[in-house]
Amino acid sequence: MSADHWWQQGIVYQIYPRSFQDSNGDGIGDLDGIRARLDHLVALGVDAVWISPIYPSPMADFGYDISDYCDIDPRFGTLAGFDALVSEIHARRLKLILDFVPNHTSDRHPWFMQSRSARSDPRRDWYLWRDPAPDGGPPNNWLSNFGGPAWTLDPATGQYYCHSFLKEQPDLNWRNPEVRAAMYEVLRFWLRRGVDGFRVDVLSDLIKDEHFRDNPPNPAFVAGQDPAHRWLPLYSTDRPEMQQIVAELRRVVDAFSDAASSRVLIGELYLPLSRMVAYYGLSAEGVLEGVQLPFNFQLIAAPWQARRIDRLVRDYEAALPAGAAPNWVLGNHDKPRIASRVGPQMARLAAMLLLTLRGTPTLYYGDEIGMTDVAIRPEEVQDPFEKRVPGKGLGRDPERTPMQWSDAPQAGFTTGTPWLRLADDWRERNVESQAGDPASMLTLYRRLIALRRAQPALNRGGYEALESEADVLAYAREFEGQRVVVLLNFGAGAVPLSTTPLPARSIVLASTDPSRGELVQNGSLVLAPYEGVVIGTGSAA
Ligand code: TEU
Ligand code: CA
Repeated sequence: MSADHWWQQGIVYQIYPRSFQDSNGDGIGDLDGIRARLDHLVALGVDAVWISPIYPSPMADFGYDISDYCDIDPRFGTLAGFDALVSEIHARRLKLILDFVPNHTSDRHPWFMQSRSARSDPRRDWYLWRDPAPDGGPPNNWLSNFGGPAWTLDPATGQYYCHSFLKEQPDLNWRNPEVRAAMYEVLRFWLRRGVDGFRVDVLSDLIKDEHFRDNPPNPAFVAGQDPAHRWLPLYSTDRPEMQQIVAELRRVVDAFSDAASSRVLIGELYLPLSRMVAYYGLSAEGVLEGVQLPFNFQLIAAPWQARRIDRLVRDYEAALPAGAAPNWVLGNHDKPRIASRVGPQMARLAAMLLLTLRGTPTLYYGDEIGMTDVAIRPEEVQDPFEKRVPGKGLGRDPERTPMQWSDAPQAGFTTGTPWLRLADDWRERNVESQAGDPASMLTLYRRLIALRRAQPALNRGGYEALESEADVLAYAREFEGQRVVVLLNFGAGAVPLSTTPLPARSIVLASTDPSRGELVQNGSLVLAPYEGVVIGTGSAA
């Protein structure tokens, strides 16, 4: 396998733009804010920035409802400001990945306004319109991911339109060739402006069953959980026709790739392993024609135990088609933060896991300083998902709070009032306070990233699962004869390692425990509770 592409060797950093840095005091993060904070990304050592949607939007779903695919929302900046950001990002040898939202537009997008204007409108077929059921209700039983039916009646024309998310986010009809052509032009618009790739929103859902059949019951559904899971999304997700679309998207993007700059597609897919790897698009000839990185979200749902994670990594490695690039994710703007899911000590272990597994890591802003979920008072809720399905812990505001930069007012995020409250701990937990602290989470992230960069075994090497004892996860990474062993103690007890073979003349290259020295005595070592170490023969980072 050639591992020459930046998106294989690099690290992706996700910015939720509303929450990263405000530059004009309106309490909302923006592009000039991101521009002002690029040095943080350089100091951290990441390679690419993925920015969640920045296009004109009524903000019903905070930018995932787009009313113009080829402009910048005035709250975030201007096209000229965007171009300036692209040059500054590239000047720092970073890559820029935009969010592409092809499943749905805003209901304020001119395409939808035309489509809904009349049954005879030329754009009628750009969206999914169906007659009511005989009883006047929705055409089938499909549910919106954000609560309620996936169908809303348009009284003026007497038909329902389909929306997998909010009614303000009507689903496009990807069976219509004009829709495809228009959306591919959107990709070209940004590729011409120098964008290095796209994270593709809900990639699996673009094509729906042509007969709009009812989804079957989900036997695992338990009353009280997310109501959208009542049915198995058999006819609304991951249809066979998706593979052709994925290949088309890839060809559009590949046309802009050359030896100097390869462009990447990252697919957002919440699918079982065997279906997720299908989006690499392995052809009969053995060529990978799909997205280069189908997001691997398995660590987000995983029980935090060594044996379970060991199995999950082995299964993933085994399921990858030949030549496929693996990737790993601990969190994003839709899921509870890692530090809240596993606690502050295990979050350090999680950082080591993310940055030493084989595959492109994606890091969610704020996780590098151990930011936690923030409880949002009911009257302060912003997320439409929480508003529509309240009180079930599904809301996404807790993981979207402003980045904590310093102990200046509002953590340095804004001079105004932040759109969402800050975490209570911002005076202590911030980039400035952690930058000089050898024991901080930020220092750990910087060291692990630097080590990954310095050790080809870590960013290019193969993955070898090792047997180990107790609640320890052990694996080796090896490249051109250079071998690194990673040992992660998920348990609350100290573990004297006796069986895991360490490389000859071993030293500790990194530990989650800041007090650990380099020395490995007599080829053996005692792991502290929740300690992770990287063992090798080079010099420590
Ligand atoms: O998320 C798609 C998705 O699957 C979410 O519904 C997710 O399951 C949910 O947030 C529960 O965690 C993408 C975006 O990442 C999300 O922010 C958007 O709201 C959504 O698409 C619609 O565009
Ligand atoms: Ca602003």
